[in-house]
Amino acid sequence: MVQDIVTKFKELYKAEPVVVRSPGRVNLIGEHTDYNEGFVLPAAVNKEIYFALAPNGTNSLRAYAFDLEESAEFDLNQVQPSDIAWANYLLGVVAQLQKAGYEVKGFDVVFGGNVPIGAGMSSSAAVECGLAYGLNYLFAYGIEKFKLVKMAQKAEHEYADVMCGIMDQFASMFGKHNHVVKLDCRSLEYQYYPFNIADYRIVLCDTQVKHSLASSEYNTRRKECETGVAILQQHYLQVKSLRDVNLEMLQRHQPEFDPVVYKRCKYVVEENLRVEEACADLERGDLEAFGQKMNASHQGLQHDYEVSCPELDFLADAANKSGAALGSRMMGGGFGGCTINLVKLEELNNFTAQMTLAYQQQFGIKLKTYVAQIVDGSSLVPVDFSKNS
Ligand code: GAF
Repeated sequence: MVQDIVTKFKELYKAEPVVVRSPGRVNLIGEHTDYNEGFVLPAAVNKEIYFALAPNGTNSLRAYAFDLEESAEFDLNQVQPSDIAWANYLLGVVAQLQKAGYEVKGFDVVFGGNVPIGAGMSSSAAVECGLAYGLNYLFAYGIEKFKLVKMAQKAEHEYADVMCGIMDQFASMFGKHNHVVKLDCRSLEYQYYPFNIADYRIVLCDTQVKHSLASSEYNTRRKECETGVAILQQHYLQVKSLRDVNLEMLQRHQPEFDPVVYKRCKYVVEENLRVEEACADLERGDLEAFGQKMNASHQGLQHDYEVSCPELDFLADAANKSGAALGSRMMGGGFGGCTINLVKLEELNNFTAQMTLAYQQQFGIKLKTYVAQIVDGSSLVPVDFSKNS
């Protein structure tokens, strides 16, 4: 893949590029908690986007989306959202750099990879982070990684209209080989936990569906959480977000809540607790207990946060019934995408065969499964140019 992208770059732009790798992510537990200043437990995985890029001596961004076989050109003196969806992830990053006072000179870029789109594995964050990382290197801005993460998140807000939290961009940039990272989305303090689960595998079951509700409902959930916070702020000065709320506070003021808003807030408070407990499970090496937290997370996402869908619920349920998975839950924003499953290595083939058959029978869709390996976050890729024509 890297060589193909470099070859394409040289063919199109006649220069030797810098190459950057930027991974997608999984999230073991802690869903819809990031924008509530809570905890998440993601990891960067071996589904990645590669970028080849070089300055071009003009004032234009010339880009080629390798997987779509589409190109586009933009004047860097007038950066604004485009009608070309994929280009917005690039333009959004450029706009953030410009806003922060960095000069973005003309450059060429070819990018592509194998992060499944719409599968809840953060292909968009991988694109944003990869370009931010690449331009930082190319133009020697010296921007530290935290700032790049925040710029990538803002790019998503302003150029993709999704008011995402910080988890995806953080995981893509800060991932560590064979570790999950517990991130405190308020302070951005983080801790790596070894995830050497020799007898188990992280298996993603991709529903292949993405219901159109996804981004509108995402923004609605954010607002519902803010409504809950506003109610509690009338009683508790210390409440800045759902992070500052416990179940007792919620229960005491339940009559003041719309029932739907109450369910949303309860889920977030419980999910934050689950992340803390799941990390303790990891420290004790108790993967069975960890798996049960994943199952409980799915229940909350299905019934209280209501961001699941029949396909995800079916897969989570089938995984539990298979006896091969310690835990299974929907992953990411929801309304489609993947479930994440902790599967016994010796049962791996049985599990994927069983799940594929069951899903085909129920929905008539061929399930895609991925065994995820945990890798480092965004990095430069050494390229041997002698291999290219
Ligand atoms: C999407 C968002 F981009 C993340 O910030 C996070 O909120 C996630 O949904 C749900 O946990 O991936």
